[in-house]
This record gives sequence, C-alpha cells and structure tokens, in this order.
Amino acid sequence: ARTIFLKDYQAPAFLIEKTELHFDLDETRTRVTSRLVLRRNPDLAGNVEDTLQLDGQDMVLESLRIDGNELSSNDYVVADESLTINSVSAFASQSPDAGFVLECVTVIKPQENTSLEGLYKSRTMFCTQCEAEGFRKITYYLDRPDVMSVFTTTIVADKDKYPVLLSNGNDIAHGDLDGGRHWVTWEDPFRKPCYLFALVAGDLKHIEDTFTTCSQRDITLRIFVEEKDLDKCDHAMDSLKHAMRWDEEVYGREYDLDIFMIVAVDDFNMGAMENKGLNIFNTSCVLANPATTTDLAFQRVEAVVAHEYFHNWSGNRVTCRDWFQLSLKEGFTVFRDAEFSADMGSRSVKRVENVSFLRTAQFAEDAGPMAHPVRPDSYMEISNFYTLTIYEKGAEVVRMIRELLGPEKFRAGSDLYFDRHDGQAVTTEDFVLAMEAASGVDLGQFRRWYTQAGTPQLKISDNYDASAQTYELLVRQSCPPTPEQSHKDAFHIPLRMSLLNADGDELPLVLSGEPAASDAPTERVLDVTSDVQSFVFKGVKSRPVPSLLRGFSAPVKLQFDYSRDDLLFIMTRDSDGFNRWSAAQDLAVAVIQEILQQHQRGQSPGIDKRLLDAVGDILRSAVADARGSGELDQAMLAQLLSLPSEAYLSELSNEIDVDGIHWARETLADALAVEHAENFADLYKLCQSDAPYSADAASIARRTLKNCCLAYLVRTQEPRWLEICYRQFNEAGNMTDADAALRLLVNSPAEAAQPLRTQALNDFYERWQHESLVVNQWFSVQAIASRPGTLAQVKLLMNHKAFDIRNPNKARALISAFCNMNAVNFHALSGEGYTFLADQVITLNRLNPQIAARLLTPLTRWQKYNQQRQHLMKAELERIQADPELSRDVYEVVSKSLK
Ligand code: B3K
Ligand code: ZN
Repeated sequence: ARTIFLKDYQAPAFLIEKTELHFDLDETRTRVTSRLVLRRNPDLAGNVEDTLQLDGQDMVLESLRIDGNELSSNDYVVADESLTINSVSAFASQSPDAGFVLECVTVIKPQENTSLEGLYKSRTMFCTQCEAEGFRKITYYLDRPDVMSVFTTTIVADKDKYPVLLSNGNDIAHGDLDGGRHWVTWEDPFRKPCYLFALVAGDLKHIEDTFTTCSQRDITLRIFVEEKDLDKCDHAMDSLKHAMRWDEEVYGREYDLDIFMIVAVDDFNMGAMENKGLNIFNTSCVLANPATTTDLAFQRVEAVVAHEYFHNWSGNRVTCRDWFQLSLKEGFTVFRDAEFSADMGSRSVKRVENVSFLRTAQFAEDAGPMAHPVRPDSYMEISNFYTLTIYEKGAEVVRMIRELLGPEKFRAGSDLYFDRHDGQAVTTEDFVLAMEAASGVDLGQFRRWYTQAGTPQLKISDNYDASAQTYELLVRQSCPPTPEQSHKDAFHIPLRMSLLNADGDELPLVLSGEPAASDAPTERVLDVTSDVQSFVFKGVKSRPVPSLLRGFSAPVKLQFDYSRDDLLFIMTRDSDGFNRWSAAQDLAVAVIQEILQQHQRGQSPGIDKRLLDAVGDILRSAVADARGSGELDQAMLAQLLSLPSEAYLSELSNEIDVDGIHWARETLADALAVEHAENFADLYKLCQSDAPYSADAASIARRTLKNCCLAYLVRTQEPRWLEICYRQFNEAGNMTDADAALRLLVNSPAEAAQPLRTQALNDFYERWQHESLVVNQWFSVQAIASRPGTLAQVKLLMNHKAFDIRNPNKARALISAFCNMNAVNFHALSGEGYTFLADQVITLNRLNPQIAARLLTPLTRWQKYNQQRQHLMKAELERIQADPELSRDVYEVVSKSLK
C-alpha cells in the first residue's frame, strides 16, 4: 500500500473558487451534480499545469463538461480513486489561469454505504461525514484541506420522508416540486475545505434558542433529533450557550453565521463533527436526560458540544494545510475544551481525569507499534491518525506552551494566530511562530514535541547539603526509541515545582547564581532542556520534600525515589491538588505492586498499614465534612478513594501479568472495604439526597462519591449491602444511580448477587429496550464483567435482536468494551478472546474499515505480554493479515504491528 509523506507536500496546482452542489436524494441512486469554478493556482511560480486530477471513489460518472463542452471518455481517465482530465485547456474557453467551469454528474448509492463516510443513511435519515477524506465519496473534487471554496448546496428530496433538508450556512431559497418532492438551497459565505461540508435530510424535529453575541448579534440555535428524542436536547443547548460565551470571554472569539445547528444521528464513526454551522453528532454525545443518561455522559455531552463549537475558530476559520497538521486543530481544540470543562466544574478533578487518561492510554500508544509524533511524518490511511497522540498529547503540547509563556502572553499568541491566519489553511509551525512572535519566548527546542514520538522519562534525584544549605535536583531526561526514530534529542520540558518544609510550607526558591530576594517565588517552572541538568537551590535550611511536575506540567514519566512517608506527606500537605492525588496514586501503585510480588512468590499478601490508615483519614474527614460545612470537593475525594486502574498498572509494567494485576488490585480494594466498612457506610448515607436530579458539578460530585462508597460496601459481600445495592438499582430516580448499582451487581462475585443480577439485567432491558443508548449501556455492563464465562455471554449478546454490528456504538458497547475493559477475560490463556476479536475485525473490515482498524488496537500491543500470549496474539494478527481484501485502514495497523 502507498505511504504518504509530509516531505512530499506540494501546494495544489488548481484552486476551487466556487462550489455549487445539487443533490437529487434517493436511497438507492442519488444523483450529484457539481458545478465548480476552478483556476490555476496563481501562487505557484511558473504554474502551467494542464492536467487536472480529482479525487473520487465508489461512484459512477454520468457526464463531465468544461465551460459547457462535454468531455468524452477519451478525454479523461477514471481510476479506483481518481478522475484525471489530461488537458484542461483543450476544453476551457480561456486560459485556465483566468478560470473555467467544471460540471460533473455522478451517481452514488447511500443505502449501500456501510463505511459511514461520505453520504449514507442512518436509520431514516441521510447524513454525511467528510473528514478526513469522505467528500471524495460524494463527488469528484480536490479533496484536500488547503483547497478552500465557497459552497452553495441545493437538496431535492421526497417531502414526506425528508421534510427537513439541511446544509452549511443559510437557507436562501426553497420550494415544492411535482411528485411530492421539495427543495432547499443553502449558502455558506465562508470559504471552507470540503471536509467541513455537511448535508442532512430526514424527518427531524428540533428545539430552538437564541444566543446574543458580544457584539449584540442574535444567533439562532437549533438542535435536530428524531421526535422521540426531543426530551433529551436541553443539556446540549445549555452547554452550547455556555461554550459560546466562554469562547468570547476567554479567547475573544465570536460566532460568525446567523444560525448554528446540531443534528443527532445514531450511526456515526466517532463522537461528532464540526461541519461549518451544521455540526453532526453521534446521539451518544448530544442526547441527555436524567432518566436515561449517566453523569459521565452528561459531562461528555457538555465537553463534546463545546469541542465542536470551538472548532469554528480552531479548525474552521483557521484550518489545516494538510492532514499531517491535524493536531493543529485537534490538540488546540482539546486543550480549549478541557479548560472550558475545568471552568464549568472542578478544575483539579478535570486535570486528574485528563492525566489518568493520558498516562494510561496515550502512553500505551507511545509505547506501541503505531507510535507517532504529534505531527506525523507519514501515514497510509489518515483515518488511523485520529489518535490519542494527536488529540490528547497534542493538547498537552499546547498546555506546555501556555506553561512556558504564562496566560497573558499565551492569549496574545492565540489572538495573533487567529488574526494572522483567519481564512487560511496553515501548519503547526505557523501556530508556534505566532506564539513566539506575540511573546518573545524562544520555542526553538520546544518544537521537538511536534516531531519526536514517545514519552520522555524524567529521572530526578536530589542531594541536600546541610552545611552549605543547598538543595540540588539532578534531572536526567531520556526517551525510548519508537518506530522509525531510534534516537531522540532532548526535549524542552517545563517542570513546575516547589519545595516543602517539614510543616508542609513552600520554601522561597532561589537558584544558585541568582540574587537572594525576600520575595522569591515559592513555585517555579524549571526549563529542563539537556539530557542531564542540575538545579541547585540555596538558602534551604533543612532537607525539603520536593513537589515535582505540579499540575502535570509536561506529559512525561516522572521517577523520583520518594519514600512512602514522603508520598503520604505530599498526599496530605501539598497545596497542589493534582500532586496530592498523584502521590496517593503512586502510593497505591507501590502497595499493589508489593502485593503482586508477594503473590508471585507464593506469599500471602501483607498490606501496608500506612495506606489503610491514610484512606481511613480521608474517609473520616469526608464524613465530618459531609456532616458539617460541606466545603470539600467531593469529586476529588472520590478520585482519592479510587485505586489506579488495571490499565494504568499494566502500562507501568514491563511485562503485563494480567491475572496478577487484577488479583492484587482486587485484594487491596477488598481489604480497604473490610477495614473501613463503617466509614464507607456513613458516607454513603450522608451522600443520599432527595433533591430532584441536577447535573451541576456539586450534585455530580456527591453522586460520584456515594457510588464510590457503595462499590466498596458491595465488596464486603455482606447480603445487606447487596440488598441495598439492589434497592438503589430499583428505586433510583436517575440513570447514574441505577447504572452504578447495576454494574456492581453484575461484577460482584458474591453468591447472593447472582439472583439479583439476573433480575436486574432482565428488568433493565425490559424497561429500556426502546432507548438504544441505554441498551448499549446494558451491553457494555455485561461485556466488562470479570467473572468467568463472560465471553460466552458476549457471544450470545452478539445475536441479540438489539445488536447490530453495523452500528458503531453497538460494536463499541460489546466488542470494544470486552477487549479493552475486561483484561482477564480478553487475555484468557485459551486465546479465545483474541480469536473473537480477530473474527469481528475481519467482519468489520468489509463493512466499516475505520471501526475495524480501531477495534484492532488491543491485539497490536502484544509486545507487553508473556511468550504464550504473544504467540496467540500474533497468530490472530497474521490471520487478519491473510485476508485478501484488507482495507487500507486495517492493513496499515496490522502490518505495522507485525513489523
Ligand atoms: N474532527 C472530527 C473527527 C473526524 C474523524 C474522521 N475520521 C471530530 C472532532 O475531533 O471534533
Ligand atoms: Zn476535534
């Protein structure tokens, strides 16, 4: 298969000034007529290109004209993925420099399009997904983001079946036709690349609201859904208005069109898409209602609505020159949405959630065969590069820039970036240049974060000299090799830190060589730039405990030889909320690893009492707070009481002991439950509330903490707690509490749980069978149960009438949940988990290559398992590789992971 390289980038030889599309919608044969005004790109010196090659696939060409002159089949070549016109000037009525009109009629079959890319049917509606390269499945075009055009779109369809016809921009005309058909013409005044084009047609209902912008313009906001979902739109609408205001206040960005629309569709490959003025959402990322939606999903809706909205500036007004620059819009926009969520809820909890995710999943990607830089150098299939590295690590890179510039200069940098490049398709380099120009900060070495893959390691040791009253931090950085990059140069790492004295107070930080100052800062960002670097602080009167990498100021693995007492100290005394949590995690990791080693040596586990006691202290303060002032952040308490995930423990291992990790973590959790049952019970009761459901941060925090307590209580296996759990399931007034209880019943190994679980699962399905998103939850709850026999149950569920592998949400709910969130069963030594996944990948490879390639991920991580598992995993990868009709998507992932 071909590989595309960044170094081969060339500006387009032709530009498309104007794009007029006409869709005659029909399930089996949709006719697309396009009228493009093109001209030779005048910015390319000496451009005399006369051959025009357009992208296009899976369509039938009916006719082709240039300036009204019909081309015959001798005049062009149609290949699998392109249409080439050998000589434009042979047909154009004037020089191609001055412009010409290309008219093209093609026929496509939306009904047969299971890839969910291009124009397709989702249940009863038509919709599109064009990013990255889906527009080429709609008509022949220059399908690349640096070709920006003004679009006018006319949609013709049956009026009864498709009363609502939408595209980007403003509805400028509409009318009825004979035969029960009608039409609408939309015009988008903003130039855009075709990946931002969208079309929707269906029997949709909507809710409407208005937003008045900072310059007093009234914007119409509409959310379109199927009628049955009209009661699930309010939260998305609130989130949208919050996001619009926030972007004005924090980034000075105002919305530009007069209308902003969101449409919910059931069949969608990812979360949502930021098409200009017409965002298309996976139902799972827009619909929310207390009865059917968990708190987590409420928060996700808020974040995704904001993310897509923010793209209007970071992505649409300023877009990417080519797909290697994807993180330009994605990394920046994830950073923006994370800050938005932090402002809407609890800042430290948001950071904790983000960092947990990053250092579990993105670090694992960095350590795997698909590792790539934030700005990749090459790809086979761009769809495979919508990764955690592009999104999450890309966001961390932007965060580090803010760390280095400070918030004011960062804002000046983003203002300059938007101002300089409005209406342009640019690169990550342009972003960095704007940040440098506005701040005067040199980001020369910092650019390596864009070009070098892998997770840097920081090994820090210290040295206290009592007589000189100096304290040295010796920092060594290194970065393991990744595919195609064996050697790495030193990164520029912002290391936010502080030093704590025995009372937990922060010391003034004066580096040797600096003048002593009475107002020296107590927190600093050290610029780590060399492989080995020493920072010596003076005037340090006693040995301090360093608080390092505060707020996770860089996406690195930090190693410092803290004693457990140091960790306990940081956990309770550090003023940095993130580091308090991080120390608690490190302590729990150390204790779990100790239990695991004892287990591996055949010893019975001894659990460090200091951890048990520390959890007791947290619980007692939480109880006292809940009885009293209620000042503590209950979401943070829940985080502090949650043990590191099996996935994170696996990421930390050189060779993953799947069953050992599960066992050790369960052992510790069970011990905590038994030891502190009374406190958990008190806190569980104190967190009950009769108030009606609200999705505000404090209520979510309270429910999270309550359900965290219930989880420990169910671990005690006492029948009374199983009963209470079952009662919570039955009587819950919202999905968060019902779902939490159901998960606990499904996972409990207690004998008494078995009848309750069966009853609960049956009742749940019975009650929610008409809510497809809730049924998906029901699938995934069962798929992640660590009990033996789960795979057999998953296989049964694949035949359930509510399951459909063509629907990505369902495939994820069952297949992906089992393979990614159920390590003990997926990695069963029989190999049956691997075979199961390979079977599904082979099926999906033909139906939906993007989803197939994504599902494959857990098999590609074979390097981290023992010989026996490696062998079984590779055998399944080879079986997939032997499929003669492998899509480019799956081929790239399989071949790179077997290399
Ligand atoms: N930009 C889209 C992702 C498109 C994925 C294409 N395979 C959604 C987002 O990141 O906002
Ligand atoms: Zn995005």
